[in-house]
Amino acid sequence: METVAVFGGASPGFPSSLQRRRSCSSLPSAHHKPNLRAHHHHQLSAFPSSLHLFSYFPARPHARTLSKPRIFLPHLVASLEQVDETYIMVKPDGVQRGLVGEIISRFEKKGFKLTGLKLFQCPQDLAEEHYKDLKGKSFFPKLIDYIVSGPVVCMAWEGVGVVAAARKLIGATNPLQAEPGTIRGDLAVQTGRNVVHGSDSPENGKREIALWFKEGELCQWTPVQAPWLRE
Ligand code: IDP
Ligand code: MG
Repeated sequence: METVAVFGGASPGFPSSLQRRRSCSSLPSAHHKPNLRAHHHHQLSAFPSSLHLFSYFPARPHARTLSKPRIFLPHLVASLEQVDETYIMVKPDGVQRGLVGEIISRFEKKGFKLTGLKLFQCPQDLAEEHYKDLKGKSFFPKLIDYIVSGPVVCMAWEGVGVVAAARKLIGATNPLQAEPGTIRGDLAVQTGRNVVHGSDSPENGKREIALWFKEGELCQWTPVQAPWLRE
């Protein structure tokens, strides 16, 4: 999506994030007088001027022959990074213990984008399909009973590196081994009641979102804070 926006925007060559910044009234504009621009640039260091993107830097400034101009496009490189999706679920113990808001806020505050959210009573066959890789484990029947024992909160989150980052925010499977500061490290004590699920790979993120959400339940949107989260 970002890639399309970068190349398909109204002024080709400028990353979409820069175009968005320019349309914001509180941000520096090309129409400002030079002294004002300098002032704004100083105030809003999170928004470096786009001019440097096309600046000319001779490799050897004192050489007689000029070398080729170097063009550095960090915004473009960042925009080409892969956006992943992950399935996060507050398990029945998290819902019963009143931890829904706390758990959602960890991902929200981190800066990922919520694209799906619902309270849901999981049927047995869906729980079994979700955890099919663990079918041979001795704890499988208890795990399924646990997941269907009450409503869960299903979430789809999106972002660059969201799968691995969400696993870090969640912490180790056994809450006693999970680091303080992680969801399981802060809020749980036992593997069989570890309050939250997170996909373990981008492929499983896609698979699980497709499993838990119907068409039309996901929402594509652009958070207003996007340019404050990624340069
Ligand atoms: P994960 O949730 O950290 O990815 P998995 O190994 O995929 O951990 O296991 C899925 C879920 O199965 C765990 O979150 C936990 O609820 C449950 N589980 C895993 N191992 C055990 C166990 O040894 N006893 C009881 N439940 C377990
Ligand atoms: Mg797992």
